[in-house]
Amino acid sequence: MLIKRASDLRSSEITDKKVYLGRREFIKAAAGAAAAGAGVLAGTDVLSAAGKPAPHGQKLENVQKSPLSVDPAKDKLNSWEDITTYNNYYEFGVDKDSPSLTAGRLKTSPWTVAVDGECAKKGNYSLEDILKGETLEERVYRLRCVERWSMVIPWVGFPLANLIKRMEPTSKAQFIEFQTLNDPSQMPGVQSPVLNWPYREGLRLDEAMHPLTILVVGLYGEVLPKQDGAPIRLIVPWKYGFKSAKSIVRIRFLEKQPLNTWQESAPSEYGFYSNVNPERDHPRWSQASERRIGEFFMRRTLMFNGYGDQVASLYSGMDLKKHY
Ligand SMILES: Nc1nc2c(c(=O)[nH]1)N[C@H]1C(S)=C(S)[C@@H](COP(=O)(O)O)O[C@H]1N2
Ligand SMILES: [Mo]
Repeated sequence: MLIKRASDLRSSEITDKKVYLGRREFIKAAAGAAAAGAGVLAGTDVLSAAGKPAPHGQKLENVQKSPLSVDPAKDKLNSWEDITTYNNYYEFGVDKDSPSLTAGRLKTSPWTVAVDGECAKKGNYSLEDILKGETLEERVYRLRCVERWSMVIPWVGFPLANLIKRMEPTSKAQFIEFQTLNDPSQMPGVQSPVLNWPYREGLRLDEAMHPLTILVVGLYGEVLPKQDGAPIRLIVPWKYGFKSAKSIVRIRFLEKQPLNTWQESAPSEYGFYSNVNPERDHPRWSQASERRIGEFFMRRTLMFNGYGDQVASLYSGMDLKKHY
């Protein structure tokens, strides 16, 4: 969406915005827009977001805190409102606020995930089967979108590695692919061909087995809101946000590297790996900095989104400008 000048805002919009952002945030945002002069508010359109925060859902029981969380003293948590109104979920529309306005109609129960390809335990699993025996953990992770914004989010989930082990991949399995729901009756966005649906994302199996890679079913201790990918989504915190597929319905174990939806749509912009890399620019913009939603100043983007100590060894010897 285009960036608006503060002077272009209609007063009715200003009132809506004030209600939406709260007085303090509004004053900050308005001051930011004025300071930006030309109207460029650090590359994102805080002033035009008008989403509806998710209703509070069911509390999840027995959630443990994970030591793999980032330090909330250094990375302040984004609010429930930020996390549930500023979304990318193109099946529900391409604007940041559309998923919060249209995802309410998504039916998340019953939910089935098909598992197939190179594994011994192929089958259709209900969400309950998938969660059976898992301990849920709250993990505060950053999410860094390729569009240069980021958030710090208390996800609730469990390691993807646990599920992979239960599915017993064969010795041929080198990659894993996630497919997400493609249902025109529930998802207004899939009627337009912005992407080749269903949304598909893949990982190398060792990336998928890394302890930082999780399947997420909750947010702030509650059931995951629909706009954030209910009932089950992936989070791979050292990669750009589009790797973190929402509302997963199929998992495939593969011998060969799959073609991801974004890679298929624009191969020069989106590669298979999509590791957060401030040294490799997106062809249309620099990737060296980002704006944390709720902050005005840009911050420097960290290699691997700040998770380098834990994941850099997965890529030793690889040219990450080539394998972007
Ligand atoms: N199925 C599906 N998953 C998706 C997307 C999407 O459009 N469809 N968008 C991705 C992008 S680009 C980002 S940045 C994150 C955003 O997650 P959030 O809205 O929960 O912050 O979801 C990812 N997962
Ligand atoms: Mo994104």
